[in-house]
Amino acid sequence: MNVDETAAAITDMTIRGAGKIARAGASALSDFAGSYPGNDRESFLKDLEKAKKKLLDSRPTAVSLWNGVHATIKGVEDQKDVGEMIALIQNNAKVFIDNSNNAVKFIGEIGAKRIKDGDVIMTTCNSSVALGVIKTAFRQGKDIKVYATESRPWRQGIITVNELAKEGIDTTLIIDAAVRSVMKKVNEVFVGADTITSHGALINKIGTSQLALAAHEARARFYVCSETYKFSPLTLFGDMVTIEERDIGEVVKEGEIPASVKVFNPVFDSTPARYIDAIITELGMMSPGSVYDVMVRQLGDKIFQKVI
Ligand code: RUB
Repeated sequence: MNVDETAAAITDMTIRGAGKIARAGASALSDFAGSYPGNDRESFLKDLEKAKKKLLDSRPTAVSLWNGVHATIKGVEDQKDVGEMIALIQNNAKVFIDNSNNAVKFIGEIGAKRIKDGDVIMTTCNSSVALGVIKTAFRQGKDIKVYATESRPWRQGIITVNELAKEGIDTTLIIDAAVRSVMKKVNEVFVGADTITSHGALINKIGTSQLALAAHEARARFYVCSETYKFSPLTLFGDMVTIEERDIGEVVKEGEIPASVKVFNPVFDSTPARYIDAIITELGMMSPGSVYDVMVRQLGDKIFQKVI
């Protein structure tokens, strides 16, 4: 898919989930580079900037897209001609996509060790990484039950229960309002991440913070399954994560409520670090308090030079 098609598919949620949109962004830039018609260096950089902006504007919350796009264009300005820039972008995109897919598998193996035979699990929305953990445990022969929330208004829970049922896992769909009442039966909660801030807060599908609170109250473990490219370097510098608000038509049909009634449709919410037992990443399990150190180690101290 080209950049325009990819951006449109991300906005209309044909491509959704933080990992998938990051890989799609990288792949679209690889397509942009591979099909670039000219060979003028400055024009290439200008057009690349437009392509980057188009992708970044397609959905605002998941930093995975920002990191995927920046990892793909990293070093491009150091190349001497368009041919080298194209080769670099294509290689960067491939490395990012391969690493991302490998991370999902590895997180599955690490996280599955936290699931015991007979456990009851809850998940929300549709996270490929969280489901990777659950499926891995099941494939290891563990007898598990999963409760999946519907996740109104998009009902990504329907995708989740279809995936789990196809695997043969004992799966129950619950409405979002049933979370607290069901939580007493649950041993562990596994959720994905759109963004993790430098102070260890999780930004994920709206309602995730309710799961975390209910898990805390019921003493169920709350695990976040996340590749480290969902850690946000922007939050190191004080930027707030933009919480996407989507069209009210996703919540109510036209004419269903009086025009005077306002509808608020935020798509993600923030779960404070204190409700998170561990973040399961491709670099191992870590506490939310380690996110800052991991980010700085990955980015290098130089990122602070412009500030200090
Ligand atoms: C999806 C969502 C997922 C994360 C992680 O929201 O909140 O939990 O994106 O997904 P939406 P993954 O459906 O609005 O994109 O683990 O697949 O990267």
